[in-house]
Amino acid sequence: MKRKIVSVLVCAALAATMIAGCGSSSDDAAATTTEETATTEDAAATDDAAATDDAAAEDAGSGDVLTIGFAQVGHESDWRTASTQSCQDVFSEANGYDLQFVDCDNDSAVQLEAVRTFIEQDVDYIIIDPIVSTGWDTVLTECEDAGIPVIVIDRTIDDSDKYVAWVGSDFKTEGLACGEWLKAYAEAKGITELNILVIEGTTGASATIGRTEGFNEIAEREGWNILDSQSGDFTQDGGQQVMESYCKSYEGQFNVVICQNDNEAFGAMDAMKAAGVSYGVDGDVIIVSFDAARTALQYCLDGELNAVFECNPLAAPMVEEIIQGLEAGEEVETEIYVEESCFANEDIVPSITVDGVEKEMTVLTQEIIDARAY
Ligand code: GYE
Repeated sequence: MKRKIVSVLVCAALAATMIAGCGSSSDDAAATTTEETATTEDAAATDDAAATDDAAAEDAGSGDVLTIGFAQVGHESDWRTASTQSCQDVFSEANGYDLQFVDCDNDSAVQLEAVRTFIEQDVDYIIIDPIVSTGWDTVLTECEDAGIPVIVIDRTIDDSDKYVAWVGSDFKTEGLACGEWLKAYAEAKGITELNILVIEGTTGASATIGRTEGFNEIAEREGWNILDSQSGDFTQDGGQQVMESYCKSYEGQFNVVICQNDNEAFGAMDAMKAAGVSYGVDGDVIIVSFDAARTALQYCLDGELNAVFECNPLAAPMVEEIIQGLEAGEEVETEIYVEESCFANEDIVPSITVDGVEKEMTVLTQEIIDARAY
């Protein structure tokens, strides 16, 4: 988990000479190497955003409203709803912003078009949550040519560094955490053979790529049998359809289902119920998900999900800090990883070690769920 800081003055110089944007590539010679951790409180601190909002509100008072274009992935999941809400709360009119929000409905062509429309509108900043990780360099060059800083949130862009900053999660670490927990859980329960079905997220999304890579690394190391791995597109319907077909094709052959987000898990649970397959803490099939929005945590507390690996959707307060920093001509952080927790129903795996770092497995209580921001 790290934060990287680069001087905005260097960025401005680069932009002026049109050599390059303020990319977040690690070989950026201008980057200072200060490393910090963004805590969950940072991410969840919608209240903290109020402090920087004062400055923005003054801008609003003086007529200096900042126009922000946000090309959001879509509305496929509880996680996405929380992400959208967070952005709308932070970049509100009352806080001195004019937010141009586009729901791209999981369509990459619509997302590219949305960014080009923001360029035509000459917005002050563009926020992109990239549906897929490639195909970005041309449009980001257009943003750079127009002099509009781009901030990427959540998923990563892998074929261009023409953006000022990125705020999001370490998806590979999430996948590794899931694998390390499964190993420890199976050992604690005396389960010696794991036959695994994976319901992946959207194909080409960095969240899917990272979670798959991390989990597969542990599966290969442990010699687990992954029977199948198909995309449920991060939706409940997608999860249900994939699981219905798995229940037919692999009847009686599987004892683990890994869902790459909460909503896919809801669909998978419905499909297993309909097929007469028992799952969860008292069932035959171990089922886990990623995201940890409130509904999924409730299922986990109720024993229907064995464990949930958090992905924090509340990036907007940190994006606002970056934008206000740029407005003030200050140094801004160019790469912020949010810190994330792991939750379980049972108290039999107290902690896991991921890439040499010990992570606590939080045993869920109703108090924890009630205190959740989303
Ligand atoms: O896990 C899923 C959403 O990009 C991390 O997208 C995000 C993922 C999240 O649809 O629920």
